Amino acid sequence: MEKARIGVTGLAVMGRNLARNLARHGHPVAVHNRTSARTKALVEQFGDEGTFLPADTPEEFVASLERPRRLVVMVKAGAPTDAVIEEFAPLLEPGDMIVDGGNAHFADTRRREAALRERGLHFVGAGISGGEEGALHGPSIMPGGSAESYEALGPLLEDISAKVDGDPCCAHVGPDGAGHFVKMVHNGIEYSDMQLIAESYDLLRHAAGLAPAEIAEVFRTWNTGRLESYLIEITAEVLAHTDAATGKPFVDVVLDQAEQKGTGRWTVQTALDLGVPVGGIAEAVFARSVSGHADLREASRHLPGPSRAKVAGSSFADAVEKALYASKIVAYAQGFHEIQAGSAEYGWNIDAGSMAAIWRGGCIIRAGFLDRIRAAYAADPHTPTLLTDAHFAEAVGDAQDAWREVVATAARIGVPAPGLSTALAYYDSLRADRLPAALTQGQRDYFGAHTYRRTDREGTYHTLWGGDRTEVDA
Ligand code: NBP
Repeated sequence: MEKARIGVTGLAVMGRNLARNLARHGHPVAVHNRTSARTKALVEQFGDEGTFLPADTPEEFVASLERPRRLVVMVKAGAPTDAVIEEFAPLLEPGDMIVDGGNAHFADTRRREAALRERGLHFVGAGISGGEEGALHGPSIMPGGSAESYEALGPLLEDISAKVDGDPCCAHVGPDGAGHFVKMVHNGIEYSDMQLIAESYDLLRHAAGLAPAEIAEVFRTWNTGRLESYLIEITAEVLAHTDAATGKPFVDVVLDQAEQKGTGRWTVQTALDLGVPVGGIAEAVFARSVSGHADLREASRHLPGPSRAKVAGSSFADAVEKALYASKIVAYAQGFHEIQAGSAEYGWNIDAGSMAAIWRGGCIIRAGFLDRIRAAYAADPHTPTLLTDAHFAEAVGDAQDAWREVVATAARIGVPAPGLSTALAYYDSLRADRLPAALTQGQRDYFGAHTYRRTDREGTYHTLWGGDRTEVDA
């Protein structure tokens, strides 16, 4: 009997499309789902796309896989993933591998990898980006796990991943939870990028007085320049769309309450634990949260604001482009800082440039810009921040006057721009010769004897604030 090179269990949108992608690339693929109607439907609808080996039971599924077995789990993240692992692990043999392609938290992946390693099995937490279209036509894939498992799995995953300039958008990220960690930060950056684009739209609308269709044209133009990206492209499409029922711009009939599934929040929670400042991602998560607080917003609608004086049209659009580009550089600088901090904390040895390379295609944040990031890490793999890379430093330097003007305009006319503003504050914080953290240290020492260090000599000190205010060694 013909054996499958790889198997997929969990055949909802993602699993089904991933299985089809594998089959279309000539890999015989075993398919299984808890509810077998999905398995039947897949083979009935798409059976002619390649070789599918449908299985009704876990035993049948495992028996149809060649060794070492490669078993991809595409079920709802959380308890279902654990349930599926518990169902399949006893049927597997040492050297076999379970690949979790769902959106798992990297801490869960670390736990599962350690538990399965004890049982002689490989566990590969693979971040997969690009949604259902990506899964079918070529996603960006971020597999973690052992180097040994990547040897057996990598060629298959690279084969079905998106390609840019002939290079696969898939690379081994690092041990245990590294793949899901990088996918998490990727999503955090996506939040930040989307928020910055949304604020740029809002400013073009309310500060420059442009209509959605006109703003769509602005975005189309931007998409031919350095901002060229999937997100800018689809922004133009959404803004140009007219609602069939009302004839109004589509963007005006959509309820302005953004939802979230959790990976942005995880990125910020993890950054807090690692002590990494990711204000751009945090503001993006909070902006969605603010939008969802309908009662709070309704109660606050009548709070006074400034008169909304409009500013000139076309030159303001150029300024917004600069502010968006500079803020985007900050978003990526913060995200990559988190990746490097996670890599150091968990000993993953992640190649940051390679992560930029595999995000160039297949995923939501794909953009020409990522080539620049790859080049920055090629020039200096240990650069402490992308902002100091020569290309980005020059770009931000050129953009900064316009960036400041846009943030000031937003504040002056009362249009919220938390993403653009926090990005600028981050940039100025890094640039600052002295930060007011010195005063914060003084306050902490005053009320809590938390001590401080001095600029002019080594040691730790405390001032006797309640006494004669002499300084003592702490
Ligand atoms: P869902 O996240 O909607 O999960 C549905 C699948 O999980 C079905 O196959 C269902 O089987 C199975 N399942 C559940 Br629920 N509980 C199970 C259990 N206890 N045992 C066995 N199977 C169980 O599917 P999806 O949207 O295709 O996403 C799959 C994974 O990919 C998720 O982790 C998701 O976060 C991730 N992801 C999704 C996207 C996207 O764009 N949708 C993008 C990137 C990553 P049933 O048919 O028997 O109910």
